[in-house]
Amino acid sequence: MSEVVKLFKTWSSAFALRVVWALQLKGIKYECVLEDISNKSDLLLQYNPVYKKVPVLLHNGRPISESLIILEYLDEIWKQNPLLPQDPHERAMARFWAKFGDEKVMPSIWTALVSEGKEQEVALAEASDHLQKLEDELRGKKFFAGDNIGYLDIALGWLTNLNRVFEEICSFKLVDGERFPLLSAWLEEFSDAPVIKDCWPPHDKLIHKYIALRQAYQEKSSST
Ligand SMILES: N[C@@H](CCC(=O)N[C@@H](CS)C(=O)NCC(=O)O)C(=O)O
Ligand SMILES: *[C@@H]1O[C@H](CO)[C@@H](O)[C@H](O)[C@H]1NC(C)=O
Repeated sequence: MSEVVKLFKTWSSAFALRVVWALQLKGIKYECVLEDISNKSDLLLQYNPVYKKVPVLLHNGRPISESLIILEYLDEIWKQNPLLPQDPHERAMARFWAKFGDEKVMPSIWTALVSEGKEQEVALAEASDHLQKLEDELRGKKFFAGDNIGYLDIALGWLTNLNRVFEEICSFKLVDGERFPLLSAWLEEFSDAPVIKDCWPPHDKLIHKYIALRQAYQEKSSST
């Protein structure tokens, strides 16, 4: 059977990067369609009319949206190098923490990255509480999934990038090695792992993007 897999992404999307990693880890051949978020293609709007976001995976002409859902789909269709655990309880927990990552960790870190002063302090305190929970999840493990990279590692992979951006833009460490030794070790292991390390977006371009986001956010807050 010939499989046609296309991935709609942008150069920087951390959500799309999840799908890239999963495709690479499973050794699935695919084609990239590069989108510009400020000028979305008709195809993207057609394939993801609900959210109009990347990533969208197109498998034999049928679209799937939402990065975590795409990961599950890939895992069901391509059984090699399974991403989710076999055990139902472990599988539920992996999904639980991935959701926590998107709903709690990501917004707090994002706010900490773009804000200043009191707002930044509050966001940082919140982010630290959340990071502590992830630190606890890593006890006795190299990766969140165990010995190898799995679903939750991929779901939390954006942390590696944002942590680096954070250090460069805000001049202090978000994931501090003394406070979060396991998470720090994980960041290193994950970002240097084969497959993962080849896919990072260009660092300088990413820094510029976040500096611009930060300025936009602060201009908006000072005008309200
Ligand atoms: N929950 C979605 C989030 C995807 C998302 O936010 N994508 C951004 C790019 S990083 C996007 O396409 N934004 C376009 C827009 O908001 O108009 C997922 O996991 O796939
Ligand atoms: C938007 O994208 C289309 C092609 O998808 C291109 O022809 C057009 O020039 C782009 N517009 C801008 C403002 O970049």
